[in-house]
Amino acid sequence: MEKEYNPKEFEEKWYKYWEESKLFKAEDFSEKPKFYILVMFPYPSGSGLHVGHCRNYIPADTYARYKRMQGFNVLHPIGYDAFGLPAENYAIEHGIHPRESTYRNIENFRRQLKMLGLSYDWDREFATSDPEYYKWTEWFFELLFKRGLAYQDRSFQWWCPHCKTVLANEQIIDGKCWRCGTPVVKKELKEWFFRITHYADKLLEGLDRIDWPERIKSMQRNWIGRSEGAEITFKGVGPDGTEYDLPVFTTRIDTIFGVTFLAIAPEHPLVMKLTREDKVEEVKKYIEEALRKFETERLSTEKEKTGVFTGCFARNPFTDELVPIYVGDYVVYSYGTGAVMGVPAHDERDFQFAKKHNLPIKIVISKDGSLVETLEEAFTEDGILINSNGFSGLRSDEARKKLTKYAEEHGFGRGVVRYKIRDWLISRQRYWGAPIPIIHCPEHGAVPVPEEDLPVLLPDEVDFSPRDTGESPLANDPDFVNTSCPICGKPSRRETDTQDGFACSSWYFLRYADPHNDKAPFDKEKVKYWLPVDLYIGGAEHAVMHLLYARFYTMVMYDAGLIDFDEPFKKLLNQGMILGADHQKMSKSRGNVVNPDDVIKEYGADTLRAYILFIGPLDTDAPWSTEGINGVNRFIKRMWNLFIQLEDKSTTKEKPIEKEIELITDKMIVKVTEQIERFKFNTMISSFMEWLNFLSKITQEDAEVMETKAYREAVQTFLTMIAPATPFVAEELYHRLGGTGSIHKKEWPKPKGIYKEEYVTIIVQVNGKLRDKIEVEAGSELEDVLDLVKKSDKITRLGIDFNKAKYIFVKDKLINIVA
Ligand code: ANZ
Repeated sequence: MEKEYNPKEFEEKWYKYWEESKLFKAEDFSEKPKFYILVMFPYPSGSGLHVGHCRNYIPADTYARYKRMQGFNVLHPIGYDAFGLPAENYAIEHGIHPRESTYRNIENFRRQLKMLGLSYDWDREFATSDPEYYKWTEWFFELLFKRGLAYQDRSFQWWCPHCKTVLANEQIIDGKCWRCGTPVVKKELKEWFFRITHYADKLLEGLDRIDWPERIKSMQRNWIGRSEGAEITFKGVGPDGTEYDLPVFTTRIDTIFGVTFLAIAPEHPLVMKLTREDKVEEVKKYIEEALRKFETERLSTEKEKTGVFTGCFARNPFTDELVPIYVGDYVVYSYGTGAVMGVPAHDERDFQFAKKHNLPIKIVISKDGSLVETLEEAFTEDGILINSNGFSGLRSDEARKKLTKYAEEHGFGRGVVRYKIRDWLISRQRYWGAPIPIIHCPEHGAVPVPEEDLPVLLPDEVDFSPRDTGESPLANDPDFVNTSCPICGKPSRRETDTQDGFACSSWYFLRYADPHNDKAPFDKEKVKYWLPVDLYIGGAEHAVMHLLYARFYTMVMYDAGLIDFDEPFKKLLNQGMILGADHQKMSKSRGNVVNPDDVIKEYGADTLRAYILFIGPLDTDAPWSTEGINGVNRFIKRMWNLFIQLEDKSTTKEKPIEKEIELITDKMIVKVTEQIERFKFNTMISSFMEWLNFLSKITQEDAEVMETKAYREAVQTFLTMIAPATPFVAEELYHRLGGTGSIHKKEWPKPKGIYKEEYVTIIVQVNGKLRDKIEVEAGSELEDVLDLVKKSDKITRLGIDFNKAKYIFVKDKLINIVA
């Protein structure tokens, strides 16, 4: 047989063998402990799988394979997030039906996923555009509808003039459509919403119970944006003396005695009533301009705050003082009450505003309660109240309670909680999505399609070009539209909007537990066995979209008694990006895209896999490097060339060095197990390399060591341990050296206990100052030490930004964090 490393000879063969022998099968209700490891499923685009997917799927697969060898019953499934705009836009341009292009792309993806050696349970594969799947996406819509969580509302919505559909707030990036980059505009439409705001507090509370990256949790917290504050009613005095209630929302009622102006949103209904005649023209002009800007632009702290004086005043109920009213575009109409009290001394934006409009700056909070005369910039922290009548001397937090109570007692205010999150706009005026299963009856209004009539199927023959009317192409098909009311039978119209693709991906992780069920979305017992997901790996870009929506769906199902857990993903990891060799994001226009097909053709899948694992810590970005991949390829060839020699060698020799081989191998077992457990795939590959260096060195010194028992055993251990990372070459060598069955069925090696880890104490300094001492394993690298440092209370309480800090590191001795 051939002695040279030639992955083409065996990679395809082994994949077929694994598939046929059901190596990746997840067993429902097995005796073994279960482990559910999930990757964010791909959108089957026309360009196929890219190396970005690999960065997620390869480490996940390595971990899944490792867990199987550890004795777990592993569920590692894959599917396709197959509905969505790009397929439809492509269809419109090229005249190919979205169904055709989507399923053709899926075939290509499947081929690539298999080529990479990914160990999915293929019996559980599905696409969200399969009618067997979207039947239940519709069913969930009805569940939400029946629970009062889906409703229709007419409102101004962001509209993409290119994709001709509305978009959710989350799908607008810098004022542009997240898919095509066209600037969005506002359009008034009647749309469907999911009442995610109803779950705002639960969505916040649950974050404390899950093991997710802090960054994602804080993005969700900010997105939900819970603010405790107070609503205080000022009296706006119109030009003719009429008084109007003008409530403001503030989180800083402790600054109430420092109010020197009021600002209201341009959309505020009282604007014109509170504008003096000589100011009308100026105010109108200002409003027109403001309405053309985007919210993000209006809110940004970098831009200058603009506003115009209305000529009218408002009365502060605490002091009876009159302050001028401005219209300012930094006030968002949809947040709070659409009006704010301006406190220049203690709010940055108000400070800028006051400087520009020559408004007084009244200082009412100081650090220690001493009187302060002037400020260079706003003092925005809490402190002690000054110049605040009977409330002077109180701490900010006490004052907030007392002042709120005072306002409540006097009937001009109350404590309130506000959220930034808005209800989830889910209707899309597009064809290629899950239909909204509603029938509009002139008498009964919106009526859900009876469950036995689900799914509402997408008609095949449709002119699916989008329309400017704000209706979906489904409205072009009278056979689809015209129906009768399920209650009274009167002629009715079927809803023609489809659901946002994020509705489809909000429950897919449950379907994998029972993918072929045609009686229910899933069997409760199967879901109880497999869920929640133990480990979820995917991109951080989904922080406030998919990851929030999926949690919302899960909570709704929990409340509906369908499942017995309310958080779907116990642990989350975000993989970093693979950048081009030029350190830029990979993109067609830059011409720096690496195609996995080409890499596999040149080096084989194992090299690609090992390289992706080796490229850097899982959660950080890393540039592609041809040198790097060549290096990893040399490592695999070296391993092959060394081990293949054992094919015709016996174990008849005995050598003193066997003791050392055993020790080094034991060390590798300890290290690699720990590294893989902590998702340190890059250092895991380094450990393999180190071990191989040792082995090749001793064989160079004395070729006869290959004929010892310890040597052969060590090679077998090594192959078993590297099998999750480079499954093909491990399997091939295993068989060439006389193994039977599959190496992937072997148990994960356990150390013999010869190797003892040594610990040392490391000094932790911050800016040269001793802050803590920690125990680390001798020889630990900066990365591992830093992991431990980040867990030290003494360090975390200093609030260091670890990404921006610099590090001075002396192995086994000291780490100095320069922040
Ligand atoms: C007076 C004040 C004084 C404020 C001070 C802050 C500091 P969060 O925490 O984000 O909820 N605000 C209220 N409604 C607003 C709106 N519709 N558009 C823009 N800004 C608005 O922010 C609450 C604070 O944001 C409120 O507290 C209000 O300014 C402003 F020293 O009131 B504050």
